[in-house]
Amino acid sequence: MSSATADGHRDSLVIIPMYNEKENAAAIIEAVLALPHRFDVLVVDDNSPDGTADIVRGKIAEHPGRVHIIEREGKLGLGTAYITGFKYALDNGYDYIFEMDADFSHNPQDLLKLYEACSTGGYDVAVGSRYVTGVNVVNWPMGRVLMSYFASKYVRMVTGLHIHDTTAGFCCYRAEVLRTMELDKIRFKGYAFQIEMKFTATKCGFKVGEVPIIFVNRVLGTSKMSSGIFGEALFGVMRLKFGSWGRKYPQKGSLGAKAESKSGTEPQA
Ligand SMILES: Nc1nc2c(ncn2[C@@H]2O[C@H](COP(=O)(O)OP(=O)(O)OP(=O)(O)O)[C@@H](O)[C@H]2O)c(=O)[nH]1
Ligand SMILES: [Mg+2]
Repeated sequence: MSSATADGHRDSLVIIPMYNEKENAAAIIEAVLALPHRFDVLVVDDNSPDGTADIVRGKIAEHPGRVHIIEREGKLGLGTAYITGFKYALDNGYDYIFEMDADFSHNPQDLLKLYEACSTGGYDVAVGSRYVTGVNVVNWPMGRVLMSYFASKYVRMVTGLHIHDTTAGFCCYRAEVLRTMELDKIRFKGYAFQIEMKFTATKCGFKVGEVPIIFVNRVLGTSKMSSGIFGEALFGVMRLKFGSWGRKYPQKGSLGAKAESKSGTEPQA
């Protein structure tokens, strides 16, 4: 089974981590596959007790080569789900790799805008941002809006990042970014993971830019956010900043021809 286009080229892969997303799984996969640009889908499921993986396997059978799944043994967190997905994307030769939630908080149509920002817009990382033009969040309780907004301001102050939405989880990475940035050194799991990715990409000399999006609170299924994840972000950003002082980051372009190589290994799933 191959996920390559007719000329053997793999272009875009959308990684969707899922934990107990049976209400959203089929619809979100179909919404991505229906877009006018070819996006393949990789679901990273952590043995969801609600049977999410069975639904995804059904979609794999319906759309051979377009949908993939990595099944992990238990709930290991969002950060490691993405790291696992990134490695799969690089091993399989994808050029543009996306992060997206399963719960329709991120509008699949916006994948096109993120793709454009990286493929022709000159960004190495495109961040779907809730805060470029005010606060574009629908149906969040005011407390959560304020918390997220001020958390982002705090993160900018501590890390020196120039983007407004530092915890955004709707992004596009050019493959070279992920190849360059030593994925095994990424430590955090929740919101801090998102900050760490943007911070590290910036330190590696990549151009990280924002694309305005409207974020809609989940309608179906349940949130997996916890106060532990929030606490990790609060103190994690300081550790990130201090840790960066003695560290030498591999720089954009340092991989040379290897970074431009489109030759992936064979698909694993
Ligand atoms: N594989 C995997 N997926 C996860 C894990 N935690 C969350 N997810 C998925 O990551 C995405 C984001 O999680 P959400 O629960 O929507 O987190 P959130 O958007 O901060 O919270 P809400 O706004 O309440 O939805 C969803 O697709 C989840 O199913 C995990 O530990 N493992
Ligand atoms: Mg959500």
